[in-house]
Amino acid sequence: MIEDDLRKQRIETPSWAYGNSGTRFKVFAQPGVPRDPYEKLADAAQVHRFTGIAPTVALHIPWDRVPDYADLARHARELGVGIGTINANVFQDDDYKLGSVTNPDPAVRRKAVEHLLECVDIMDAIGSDTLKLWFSDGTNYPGQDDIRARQDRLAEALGVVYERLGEGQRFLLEYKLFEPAFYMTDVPDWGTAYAHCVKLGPKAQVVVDTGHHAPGTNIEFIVAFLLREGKLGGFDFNSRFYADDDLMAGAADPFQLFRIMFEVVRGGGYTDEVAFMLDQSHNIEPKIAGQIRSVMNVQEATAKALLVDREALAAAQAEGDVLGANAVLMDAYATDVRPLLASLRTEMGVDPDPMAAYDRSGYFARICADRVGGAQAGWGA
Ligand code: PSV
Ligand code: MN
Ligand code: MN
Repeated sequence: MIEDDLRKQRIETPSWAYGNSGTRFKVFAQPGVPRDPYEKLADAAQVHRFTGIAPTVALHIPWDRVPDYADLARHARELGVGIGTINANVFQDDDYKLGSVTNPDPAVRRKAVEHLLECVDIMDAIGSDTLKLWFSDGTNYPGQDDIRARQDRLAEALGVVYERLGEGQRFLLEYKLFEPAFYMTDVPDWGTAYAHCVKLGPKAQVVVDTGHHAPGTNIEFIVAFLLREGKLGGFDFNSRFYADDDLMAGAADPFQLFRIMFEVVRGGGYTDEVAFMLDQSHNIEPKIAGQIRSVMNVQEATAKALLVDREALAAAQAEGDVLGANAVLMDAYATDVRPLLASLRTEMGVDPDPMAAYDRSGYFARICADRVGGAQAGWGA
């Protein structure tokens, strides 16, 4: 029963999606945005309320710094959600101009590692089991720094953080092709992330941000490979047309999202072990509704992936039936899963049409009236 699998799905939303964000050219302020992490959680709770499958929220430190993390976790629980991944931030401080953990200056490296260790302290206080590490580190010009020495510094820092992880905790290492570094990035691809994680051990895994690849990259291959090696820790889902666009998941290329989800299902990754997270910025569209739409898009892709007739596919593949095998996959993709999801939602006690139900709820009008002077999401803050 694919419904049983769909009922179990969990998609984590990012706290930074609820605040104001933009491009490097302009941040467009929206009415009603949260003024603090407590209000971000309240908005995230709405996404869970209307989808039924978004029960956790990722935090980004220091964007979501609070005096008492246990209190924030309590607040989340009262809202019916939990705090999930802790995202470190070693990319927004002047000291990190030439890198964080790979910086040539040992004092800057120490500062960056201190922050990463602080994030593990926060995980302890909150009861979070996952730390997400993305490094903006890299160079803009050939010769600017020693590529190999920077790998050594990265390995050293990761080793310190790895040793600090407690029982049941892990970190996910994120890669990104380029930006903000434009010549060389220290963790540019899955191979680099994978190699570091393999050396470290089972508590280090790779996270695939769907927006972090060169155009044309076969992301589902990466997913299949990492799963086979037991090194796929999770996803940062978003859509891209050009680079790291951070648009709504499934908006640019729903077929790619389906192919990725199929490899997850095929590779046995449809478990709690592989975290499905969104990493998006809603620059021009309303934020809570944008998150609801994105969760639904991932859910639809998942339903289609679960619908693939794996036996028929395996038989066609074994016979070398190229067109037959392709047709099995395409049949699933072409299926309209919306009626199935609508009845599943009703059965789960949520509205069959989450977007309309959220609109009707009046929540948006309420926060616009109640909140004045919303916080920045972090970018451009
Ligand atoms: C970097 O582009 C990234 O994808 C990382 O996951 C960061 O933590 C996130 O964006 C912040 O928006
Ligand atoms: Mn990301
Ligand atoms: Mn990104």
